Amino acid sequence: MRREALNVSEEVETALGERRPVVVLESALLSFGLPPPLNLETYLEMEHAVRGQGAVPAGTAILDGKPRLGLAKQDVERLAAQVGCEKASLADLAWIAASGVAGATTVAATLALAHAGGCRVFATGGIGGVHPGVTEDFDISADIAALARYPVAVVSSGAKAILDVPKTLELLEAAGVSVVGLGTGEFPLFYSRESGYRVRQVASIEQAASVAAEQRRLGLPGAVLVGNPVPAGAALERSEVSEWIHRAETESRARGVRGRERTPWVLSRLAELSGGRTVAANRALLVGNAAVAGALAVALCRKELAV
Ligand code: PSU
Ligand code: MN
Repeated sequence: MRREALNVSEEVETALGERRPVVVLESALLSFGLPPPLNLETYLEMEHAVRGQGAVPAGTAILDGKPRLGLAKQDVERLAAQVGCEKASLADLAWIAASGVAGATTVAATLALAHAGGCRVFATGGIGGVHPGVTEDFDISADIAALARYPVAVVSSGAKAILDVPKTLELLEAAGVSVVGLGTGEFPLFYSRESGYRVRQVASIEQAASVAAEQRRLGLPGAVLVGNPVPAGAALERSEVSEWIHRAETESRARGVRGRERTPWVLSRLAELSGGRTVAANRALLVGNAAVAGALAVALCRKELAV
């Protein structure tokens, strides 16, 4: 995406101009990832967590057909109300812009906007990836292609819970994405801290910032994906979660829920099956990731100003 196509808020423009730390936030989680009113509350907590680290939050969305970097409170409220709002991945951006409507940006679309704006750090919950039925329906998120293309550090608690994690990790590797675990040698499993799938470990946020700085210094094209496990107090038991997921997936297939509709449907079914515990974990990990991304952006700025 071209820089000139982007509408940047005054606060974010000033921060970037002064080379101060900025953390980009997506809006698909705001419009589709969590049920209201928890979506708005959680998003505002994420902004607060970013500011608490000394960084500036930059929400992304398409509003009235215009790509935006840096959202005002009323924009956020509008996206949280989900009225006439499309889920916007890379393939949807041009249509949404041409139609002049609103789009809540996924990780893929957010990466495009972040990169166009010159932002280096982005916080989310879980990336999209390879769906379990991939051999039948070829359902692979554009997040993978975008992570291969945009050199941005993405803090997430792994991939979203309903995905095939080993296949997602294989594709990330094939795409040249640098995947690291923050304080863990395992790729986090969204609602659970351990997965058994090995990734390279960074001991600290400082070290994660070094990897992001090297990715840029070496001129590598892809993202650095920093896996930050869900806070221990909110983590769920792996076996229990996989039972709920299996059930929700089976039901979604039986009902013919497909494509971009599937994630929101399955997530709301998981919330029912878990008595709200998946939603509480989701909130905790989102706020945790925002705080880590804030500290990472601060560390990265310090490193690059020192060069
Ligand atoms: N993880 C979640 N909830 C979500 C998403 C991820 O727990 O709503 C969103 C993110 O915005 C991610 C997107 O980029 O789903 C991927 O969707 P798809 O598989 O349609 O590309
Ligand atoms: Mn898909």
